[in-house]
This record gives sequence, structure tokens and C-alpha cells, in this order.
Amino acid sequence: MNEHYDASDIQVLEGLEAVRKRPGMYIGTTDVKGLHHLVWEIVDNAIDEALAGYCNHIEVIVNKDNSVTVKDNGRGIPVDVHPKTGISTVETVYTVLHAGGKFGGGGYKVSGGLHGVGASVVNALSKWVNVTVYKNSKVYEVKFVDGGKVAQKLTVVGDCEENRTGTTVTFKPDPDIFDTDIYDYDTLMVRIRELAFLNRGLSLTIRDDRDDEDTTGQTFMYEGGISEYVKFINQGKTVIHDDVIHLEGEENDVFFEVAMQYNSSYKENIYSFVNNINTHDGGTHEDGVKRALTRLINNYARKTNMLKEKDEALTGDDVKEGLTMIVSCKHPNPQFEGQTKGRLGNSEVRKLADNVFSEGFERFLLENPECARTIVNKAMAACRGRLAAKRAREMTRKSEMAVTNFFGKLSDCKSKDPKVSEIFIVEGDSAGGSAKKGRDSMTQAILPLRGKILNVEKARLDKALGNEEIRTIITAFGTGIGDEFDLSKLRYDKIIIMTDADVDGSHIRVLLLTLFYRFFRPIVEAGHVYAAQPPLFRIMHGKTRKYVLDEKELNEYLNSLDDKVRSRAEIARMKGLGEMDAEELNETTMDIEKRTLRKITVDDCVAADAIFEKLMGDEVEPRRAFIEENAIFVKNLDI
Ligand code: 0RA
Repeated sequence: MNEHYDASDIQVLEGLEAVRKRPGMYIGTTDVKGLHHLVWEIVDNAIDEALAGYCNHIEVIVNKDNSVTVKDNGRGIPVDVHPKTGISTVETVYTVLHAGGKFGGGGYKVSGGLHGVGASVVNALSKWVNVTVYKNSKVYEVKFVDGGKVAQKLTVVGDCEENRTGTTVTFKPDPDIFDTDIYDYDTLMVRIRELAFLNRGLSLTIRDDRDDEDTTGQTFMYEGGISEYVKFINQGKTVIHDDVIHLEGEENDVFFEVAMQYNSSYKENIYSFVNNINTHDGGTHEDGVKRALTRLINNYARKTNMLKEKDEALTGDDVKEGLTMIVSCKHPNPQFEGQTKGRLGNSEVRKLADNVFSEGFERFLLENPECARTIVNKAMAACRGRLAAKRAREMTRKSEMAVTNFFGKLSDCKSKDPKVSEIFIVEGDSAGGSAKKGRDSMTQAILPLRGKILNVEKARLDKALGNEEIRTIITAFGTGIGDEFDLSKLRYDKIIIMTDADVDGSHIRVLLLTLFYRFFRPIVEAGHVYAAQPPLFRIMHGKTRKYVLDEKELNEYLNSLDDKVRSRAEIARMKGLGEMDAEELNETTMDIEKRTLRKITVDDCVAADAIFEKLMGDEVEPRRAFIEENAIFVKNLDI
């Protein structure tokens, strides 16, 4: 204790002692998360200085002893005597609770961190803290030990270049307080990178001095800010429009910005922030944008007649499918709500967000009609998927109730062991009949599809789901669909689509693939779906009957015959499965030993989806083209 120890010092120490007694009140927890929280409190102070416009570089160094250094090139924490405490401002900031950024007269418009009490809390929970301030061509230093006791009053320890300013803080967390004292580099790096995205133009460096290999550290600086964050998140995904949409505006010192770009996936990636803090539970800033987005896409879709009068409106979920979006708000007086304070409550922000977004996004839609169509189409596909899924759930629920009709026209196999069971989905009643007779009833189930679904010219899923056989398929698989889907309940190892080798057959196959892709994607991904390969030609000579898959095989076979036999061979082009009797069908297409199956794969779900979308769309031509070259999804596989 030094001789200046007086009543106000006692108060100060009691304040910091309270933090040590109840650290949870100030930093949440004393586990590894709380340990990292200390870094963020100090970094937040530096970011505040950057937000005030005085600092453009921040450096975080994890030292060998797991102490952490945070350097900034801001104005330097004031070193003059603080009028209220009679001690230097820097010492005041580090020892008096609630003496955050508001100190020093300058005052910030916005403040990161939840409390703005960071520095003194970090000091209270540290074994030691050293603060160096570069200012007035001088280097000042103040040191604390054991939870904030002054070990060295603010002292000038040297000179520096005239224009050098900044603050360097090093602190060592108190091991008596924390469960662990080891910093995790990745945790720090990810947040540092995020702060770089959220504060465009600000450069942040992180270096790990515990790692001898790490001599330069990693520096993050993004001129594009949250736009680049969106690009970063969309890396490795297929984006459906090139440019990230970035909009921003300010009113009454509240700054609001949003960046967004759609990708072809089904997931939404929406993250919102207030003063650089992630608002997990959204809030008014997020609500405002979402509301405007839904309204604008609907308006645009109606105006351009993409969405017809009879069509129901696109929902918020529809327009969010595949959306990557960052919402960021900087607010001088944020109100955080909810159990975990993860929601922005300020109601005026909803309006600001809505206004900024709708003005900008409306202009964007008008100026980029092609992009606008792509976005609307994506939302409409999501809507169709949603309606179809809903209907399918209702259907399966209904058919589960009607137990008598549980499996419809399914002739199930006797085995209940999924590993050896297969189901043939067969085009046409007559082929279905032959397949039933020709099957191995132990392991092979047959489900005939009536030709009717052929005629569903616009093979919309919701329509298809009105079809009894398709409902039977859903129940027969046993997996359930949607949220209740469970691959482990699949009743068959192989699902074999057996259709004619003509356009109608392809049409059915495409419809089934669409169905599988939308509702049973894991089944496709796990390689359970196959296309049977009925022969295209039959060659008869004498008593010999030979079937071949295609023209290449036909020629090879004919060349293998001697001239005399060849000249007498009768070659017939097979018109369909119905032409074969049970024995032939078994021999050529179903017998496990002799048949050829083509495995249906979705190697690249994203690319596949684009094609499905084409197939599901209103335009007939792309669908026809697909049918003509529908080998895209199938790979030859000899079994
Ligand atoms: C208040 C006023 C001034 C600087 C700061 C605070 C300040 C605080 C921190 C905390 C970490 N780094 C910081 N850098 C600056 C400016 C006072 C002046 O102009 O002398």
C-alpha cells in the first residue's frame, strides 16, 4: 500500500473485489468462455476507438505465458488527471467500475460490449495488467497486480515519435478465478475475423507467440465489410446471382446495413449484429429486413405475373431459402431483450431497417431483372416444395390411418430384412403383372404404377402426391418424410425404378427422381435408388433367344455370330416391358445374377437441384430436353 491510500481508494478496491466475488455477474462464466471474454472486453474498447474514427489497426497477441496483449493505434487512453477521481484517467478507467468509454469527455456514439465496463473488470480478474499509452511524444505506463491493485502509478517511461499514438494492454487472467488459463487460437481468430468483416476498413491482426512457427500472425481487413462476409459464407456454395446486394442507411445516429446473396441450397444463413455483438435471437433490425424482403419479393412476383392471381403469397420462409444475409446495426443506446439478451428491442430500428432495405432492394430488383427473376423463381420453388411437403405429410398420415389400404397395390416381399429386400416400381399394370410372376417373392416387392401419372404434363409434386401409388411408395419405404424422416427405417436396400425405354418411361422416372430428391434425398445419397435396364433388342435364331441392352451390344453380338446364323437372325426392337412375359422379364431385368442396374446418384446435390427445378418449372422445353438426355443422373453400374 502506498501513502496516498485514502477513502476513494478503498471504494475502488471494494468495487473490484465485488467483481472477483461474483465474476459471473460481469462476464457470464469463469470457464473457457469467460476466459476469452476478457480479450473481447479489451478488444471492444479498441474497436470503440476505431468506430469513433481514430484507430485503423488492432493487434491481438497470445503470449507464451497465456497472457494476452491488445494493441491499438487510437488516440491513446487519456493520461491527464481525471477531475472526479483526482488520478489519471487511464488508471481510473482500469480501476473504477462503470468507467467505460464514456470517460474522457470525447464520448463515443456507439459502444461495443454489453456493459462498457470492460477494462476494470478485466483488471479485477487478472493476476497482472500492464497498460502502455503512446501520446504527446511520450510513452506512459501503469501497472496493476492481484485483481487491480496499483503496482506502478502512471509513469513516463520514455519518448516516442511525435505522431505515434495508441494503447497497448497486456493482461494475465487470474488462475484462481478461471477454470482454465489456456487460450484457444481458433476461437480468437474466428472472432477477430468476424470483427474485421463487421468493421470495414479496420485491420485486425492476431498472432500466437506460443507457436514458434507463427512469426507474422494473420491479418484481416475487408474493404467490403459485411458484403465480403456474405461472400465468405457462400464460398463453396453455388450462388444464384453474382453480386452481393449491400444496402445501408443512417438515422438519428443509428447506422444500419445489410448484405445478402442467395445460393442454391435450402438452408438460410442469416446472422444479425448490434454493435458487433451477435443477436442470436434477432430482433427489430432483423424483423424489419425480413418483413420488407417478403413484401418486396411478393410485390415483384405479382407485378411481373410470375406469381398468378390464384397463387398464394410467398411466405417469409419461402423467400429465405438459400439466403445468406448479414444484418448489422450500430446503435448508441441498444436495448437487449430476452432471456439471454440476444434480441434487439429498439422499435425504431424496425422502421429504419425496413426503409433502408425496401428502398434499396426495390431499386435492385428493377435494375437487375434477370437476377430478380432468379430470386423469385427460387422462392417459388421453395413455396412449391413447402406445399408439397405439407400435402405429403397429410397424405401419409391419412393413409396410415386407413390401415386396410396401407400398402395399396404393393405386392410386398416375404422377407422383412431390409438388407436383402428390394422394391421394383414398375410402369404399367401389365408389366406389373409379369414382374409379380417373375419375381423372387422372398426378396422382391413389386409396386405397379398405372399409366395415369404419365399424363401429369406439369409433373408438379403436389399433384403427383394426389396419386395413390405415390402415396403407397411413401408408406412402403417406411422412413416417413420431412421432419420425421429416418433412414434407418428404410424397408428396402434397393429401390429399383423399372420403366420402359421411351419418353413416357423417362417421364415417370424423372417424376420419381424428383419425388425422391425432394423427400427422400438421403435415400438417393446413400445409393439406394437404381434404374432397371430392360433390354432394347431381342435376337432370335433357331432356339436361341438373346437380349441386349443397346445398339452397341447388338452389334457386338451379331459380329460374334457366324455369317449363316447372322443372316437368319431375327432382330426385334423391344417396345416395352409389357412385351416380355414373366420369365423373360425375370431373366433380362430382375434376376440378381443376370440383370444390369444403373445406380442413381446425386453427386452434386446443388447441380441436381438446378435440373430438378428446370423439370418442375412451367417451361416445357427444358424438361423435354432433359428427358431426351436423361442420362445425367445415372451412371452405369454392373451388378
Ligand atoms: C476517451 C478519450 C480518448 C481516448 C480514449 C477514450 C481511448 C480509449 C481506449 C481504450 C482502448 N484504446 C483506447 N484508445 C482511446 C481521447 C482523449 C484525447 O484526445 O486525448
